[in-house]
Amino acid sequence: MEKCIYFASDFHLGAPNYSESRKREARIVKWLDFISPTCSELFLMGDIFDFWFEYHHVIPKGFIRLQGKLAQMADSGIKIYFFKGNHDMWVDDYFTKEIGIEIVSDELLIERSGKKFFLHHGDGLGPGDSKYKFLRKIFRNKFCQWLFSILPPRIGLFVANGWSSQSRLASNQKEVFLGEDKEWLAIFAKEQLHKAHFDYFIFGHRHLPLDINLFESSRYINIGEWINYNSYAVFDGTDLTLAYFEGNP
Ligand SMILES: [Mn+2]
Repeated sequence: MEKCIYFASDFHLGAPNYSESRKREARIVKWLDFISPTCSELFLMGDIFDFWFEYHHVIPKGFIRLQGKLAQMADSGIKIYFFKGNHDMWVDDYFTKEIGIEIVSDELLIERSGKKFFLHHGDGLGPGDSKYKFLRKIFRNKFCQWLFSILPPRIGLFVANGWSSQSRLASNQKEVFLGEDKEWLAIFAKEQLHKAHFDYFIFGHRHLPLDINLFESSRYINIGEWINYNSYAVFDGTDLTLAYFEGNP
């Protein structure tokens, strides 16, 4: 039996509060148990945590069941990738050292069973959103990160959790489809296709599960999020499918 590759993102663990997040974490762990027997590679494509900042000797409390499950999967031989999202780009080497997870900073181009994949969280791509693109440079700046890291965690995490609770997901607004000509990640994917062929563009960030045919045989799949959709993508060596764990709520 050919093993499968799984893609999921935007768990936003921590949001909107502790008890809701714990329920979602339990659902995610259940999903990981469900996929483990058939999983060869797992791509966690950003915003897994609503906020994550890793200090030199300190990590944020919580999310221990997810971390334990990922460690178990990695120990059993499943390769795990963790993409930096706009909410958790401040991962450092903790998950790599502890679990063996590979951290991905920007796009990752892979080929599996003869299919070419363009993978990215999705933030800062395509037209528009210049304010975020500017902030992203600051957030990803080594010196700015160092300045934040010397704040005591009590202050740093207080500021950051306040900031992340303002996100649209925390206020539980569902995203709506803008039409293919206005979906900026579809526009971005089409631009990339002028330069090189990809069979699949897989992004998160949009918080809306999408499966859009681009030119020829190329598709743009958005893997949605786990507050409203429990959505993920699975590649079985032949086909890529957008799926919903325990049904689309
Ligand atoms: Mn997100």
